[in-house]
Amino acid sequence: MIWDKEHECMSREDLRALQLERLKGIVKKVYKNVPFYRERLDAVGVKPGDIKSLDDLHRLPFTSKLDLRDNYPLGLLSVPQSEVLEIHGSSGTTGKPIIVAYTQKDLDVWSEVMARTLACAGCKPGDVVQNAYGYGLFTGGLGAHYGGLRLGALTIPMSGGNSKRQIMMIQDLGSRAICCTPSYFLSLIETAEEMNVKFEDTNLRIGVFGAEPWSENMRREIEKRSGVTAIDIYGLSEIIGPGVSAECQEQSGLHINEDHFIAEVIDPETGEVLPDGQMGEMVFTTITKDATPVLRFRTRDICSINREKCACGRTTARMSRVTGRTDDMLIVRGVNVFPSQIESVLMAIEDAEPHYQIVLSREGALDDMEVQVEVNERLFSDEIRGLEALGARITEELHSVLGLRVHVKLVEPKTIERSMGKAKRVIDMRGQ
Ligand code: DLL
Repeated sequence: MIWDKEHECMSREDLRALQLERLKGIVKKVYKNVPFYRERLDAVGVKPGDIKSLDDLHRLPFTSKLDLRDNYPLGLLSVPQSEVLEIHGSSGTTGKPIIVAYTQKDLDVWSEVMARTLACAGCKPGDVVQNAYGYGLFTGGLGAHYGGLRLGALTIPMSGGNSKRQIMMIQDLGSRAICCTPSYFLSLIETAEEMNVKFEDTNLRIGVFGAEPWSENMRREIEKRSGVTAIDIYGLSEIIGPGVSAECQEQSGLHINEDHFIAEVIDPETGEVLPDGQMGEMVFTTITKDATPVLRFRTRDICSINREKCACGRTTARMSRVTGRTDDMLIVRGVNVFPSQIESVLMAIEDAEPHYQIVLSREGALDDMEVQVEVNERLFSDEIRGLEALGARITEELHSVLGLRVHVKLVEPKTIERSMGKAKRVIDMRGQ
């Protein structure tokens, strides 16, 4: 089901016309209301009246996470604070969070794009949608909640955690879809196994997974072990939260809600806009955001864009799965390593469980990287030779993919901490 045919199936020409009109409006609005943007635009000599075509977008300055942090908490508001009804934020790794604000108009847009997301994933009005994203400042909980209500689904506000009760609700209320991080769903699969519950015997068919990077191999693992169709959804607080883009049932790229967010992929080093298909850093401009619009926000997320029409009928551009972030990249003994590369290798190995952690430490001047992987019960209780062979195989495969020799430590099942939300894959102790 396509939730909003008018906007999701627009001709490129009409879409570009709509984007231009909205872009003009948003540049005018922030120039008038937000001193930060006025100064930035003045610095590059662009006045709102200079935006005459969509290509003029490239003349606008970038906005970074740091800019938002510097203007904490509400320095970038473009409406009077009395019009703000809700705030959200991302925790960030250090110091103050980033706060973003929503007016009634923003909450309406958010509900719409999340209803589109759920419909894209295969949900219909009347479905039972179990929402296990965390409720709170994190945008996952309320974002999926508003989308469920707008779609007309029975929306269960479970929030993250309490896995046994999650399974009970799936069984008792007949949830057809579950919304959570892919890593939390893996942990739910385990709990279901412990409770002797097979998802195949329940109504659960759709997983609406996002908020953290996950690999194609992880998707296969999840689908194989649970029978659900695992759909990738993407978003970030600074833009609106979840609802920026989502896969349809073709599972072939995430449809961007381009009537609200203009997407560009840039070279993270030079800032130059890259052609479609090329991997780079995703940049979004919000063209309908009311309370906290952002111009050319650098997400640090790495992906590419494809503007071909999708088999599902939607015409919106699709972004590829986000493989990592520019600030995710680990430099280990001079070699660039993305955690997603490690995940892909591990997920393709039968006896390795999909639970892992990367621990970085420093011995003298040399970095050391240890990859801890859980192995299944059978292998762990088996003879030592099996474990040794598996360890050697993982080491070899990681070496050939990363070009780096790392230590592989096989650990007992269920020893790596499970997360209720975003998984913490990397523990970096090099600075300590
Ligand atoms: O994670 C919003 C969200 C909630 C998206 C629920 C999907 C589902 P933040 O906490 O601000 O917002 O974190 C945003 O998470 O820049 C990406 O690095 C990462 N991210 C989000 N979705 C995906 C995904 C929410 N599907 C940051 N694949 C983003 C990979 C993702 N990374």
